[in-house]
Amino acid sequence: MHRDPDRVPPAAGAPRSALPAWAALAAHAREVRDLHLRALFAADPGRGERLAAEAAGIYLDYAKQRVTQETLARLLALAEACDLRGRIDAMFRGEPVNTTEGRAALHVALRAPRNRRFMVEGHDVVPDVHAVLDRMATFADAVRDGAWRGWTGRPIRHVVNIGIGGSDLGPAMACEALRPYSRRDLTVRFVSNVDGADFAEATRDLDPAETLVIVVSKTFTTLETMTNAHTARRWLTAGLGDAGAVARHVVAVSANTEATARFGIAPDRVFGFWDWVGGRYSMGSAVGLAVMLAVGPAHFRAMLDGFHAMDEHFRTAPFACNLPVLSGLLAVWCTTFLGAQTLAVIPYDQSLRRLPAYLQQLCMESNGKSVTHAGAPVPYATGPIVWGEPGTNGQHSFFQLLHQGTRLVPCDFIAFARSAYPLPGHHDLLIASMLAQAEALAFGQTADEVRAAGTPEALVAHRTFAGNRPSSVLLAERLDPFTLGALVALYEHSVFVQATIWDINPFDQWGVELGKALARRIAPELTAPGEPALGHDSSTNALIRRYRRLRAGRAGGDRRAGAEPES
Ligand code: G6Q
Repeated sequence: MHRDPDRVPPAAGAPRSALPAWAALAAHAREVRDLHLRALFAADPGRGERLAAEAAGIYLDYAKQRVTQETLARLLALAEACDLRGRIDAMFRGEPVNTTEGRAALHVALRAPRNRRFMVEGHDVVPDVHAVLDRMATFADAVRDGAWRGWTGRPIRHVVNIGIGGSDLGPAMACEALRPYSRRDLTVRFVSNVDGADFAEATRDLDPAETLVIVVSKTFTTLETMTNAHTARRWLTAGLGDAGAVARHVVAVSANTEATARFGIAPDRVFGFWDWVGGRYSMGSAVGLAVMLAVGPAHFRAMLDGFHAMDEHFRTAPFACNLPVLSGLLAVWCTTFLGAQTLAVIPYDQSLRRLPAYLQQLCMESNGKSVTHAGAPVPYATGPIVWGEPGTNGQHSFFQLLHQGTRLVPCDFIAFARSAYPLPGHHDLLIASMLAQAEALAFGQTADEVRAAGTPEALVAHRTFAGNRPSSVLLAERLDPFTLGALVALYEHSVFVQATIWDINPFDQWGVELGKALARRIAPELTAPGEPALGHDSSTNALIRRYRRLRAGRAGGDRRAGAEPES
C-alpha cells in the first residue's frame, strides 16, 4: 500500500520536528530563506489577489508574508500531519483538550445560538449559557434605564470593573473598542492592579451613591482582585455611611459561588461561568458584563454573533481558505522556521489601543510553553513575544527598528474602511499610512533607488531599506460589535492552531504560579516587626532589607524638594 510520507505518524512521544512534513518544511525554509518579496511579486502578478482569504467580514491579505505556493502547501501538509482537523473537532466536541487540567476548553459554546448543542461530559451547556446571558441582559437593561437604583435611590452612572488578567483585559479592550456604541452617560472604569494607585485614581472623582462595582474573578481568590474588592467595600461603606449599602452596589462574576456568598454577595447578584471557560477565553461570558452595561444587550449579542461566525468558519472552512488556520500557520512559519522572535500587532484604529495588551495575554499565556502535551521539552521555538501600539503613533517611535533594524519582526496590521469618527481628512490619511508601512516593509528601497533620488553617496547605505519584512493586513468595513467578536475569535483560534502544530497545551498557565507562591511568602516579611530572618538568595534578601528601611524612612539621605505629592 502506498503511504504518503507526510502522513506517516511519528513514533509515540516523538517531537513534531520528527514528522516528515516538518523536516520537509525545514528544508524548504532553507531553500527560500533568501527569496525576496520583490522577486515573489515580480514573478506573480496575481499574488496580491490570490494570497488572501475572507470570513465574517474580515479580509486577510497575507501576500506580503514570505511564503511561496510550496510553503503554503507544506504548511497545510504539516497541519494535516499534526491532525489539526481532529484537534479542532475534539475542542468543539467538548473533549478535555486542556490536558494538564483535565478540562474542556469550550469558549465556542459561550457564543453559540440557542438552537445549538455543545456537550460537556454529557451535558448540553448552551441552555446554561443563555440563562446567564438573559440574566445579564435583564440586569443591564435595568441599570441602563435607571430601574436599578443605588442604596440612596440614585441611578447608577458609573461602573467599576474589578478583575485582573482574563477577568480584565478582554472587557477593558472591548469597552474601549466599542465606545461609539456605548452609553456616553455611563462611565466604565477598570481596576486590576494591586497597586493602590489603580483603585484610587479610578474612583477619586466617582460618587459611591451612583457607582456599581463588578467583582470579576473566576476563582474569587485572586490576590489583586480580592484586595481591590475589599477596598471597594470600604470605599462604599465609608461613602454611603452604611455597611448594608454594599449589597446594593456590588455584583460578582464568578464560578465560585461559595466564595461570593462568603464575601456577602447574594446569589441573585452573581453571574456565573464554568470551569470549561479559560480566563483569557472568557470575554463572551459574564466576564463581559461591563461591556454589556456599556453597549447594551443587543450590541453585546451582535459581538457574540461575530465570535460565532468566526467559530463556524474555523470549524468548517477548508484549511487553505480558513483565516485562523492561515494566521496560525503563518505564525508558526515566521516563528519556528524563519526565526522571528516577536509578532507586532499594529491596529490602525485608536479604539483598538488595548488590543495588543489583550493579545499579549491571549497569545503569550497560551503559547508561552516549552514542553509538549506529554511533558517532553520542545526542540523548537514556540509562542512569539506579542507586542504593539496603534498606528500611526508607532511609526514615530519603534518602526525604525522594524524597517532597518537587524531583527525580523513580522507585523499584523489591522484597519477598517469606515471610521466612527469621520473628521474630514483623518481616516484616509490613517489608512494610507498603514498601506505605506506594509509596502515599505515588504519592498524596501534599494541602494540604486536611493542613488537615483540624488542621495549623496555617504548617505546611501543609511537610506537603503532592505525590505523583505513580512506582514499581514486584516481589513474590515468597520469596527462594530460583530467585527470585534470575529476578530477576537480569529486570534483565539489562531493560537489554538499554533499550539496544535507545536504540540503544546494553550489552555493552562502553570508559569504564573511560582511568582504568586513566592509573593505570599515575601509579603509578611516586608512588614514583620524587628529584623525577620530571611531565607532567600542574597539579592532578594538585600532588596527586602532596603525596602524595609526606605518604607520606614530610615534609609538616610535628605528629603528632596518636590518629593511630596499634591494629594
Ligand atoms: C487567564 C488566566 C489569568 C486569570 C487571572 C484572574 O487565562 O487564568 O489571567 O484570568 O489570574 O483569575 P480570576 O478570574 O480567577 O480572578
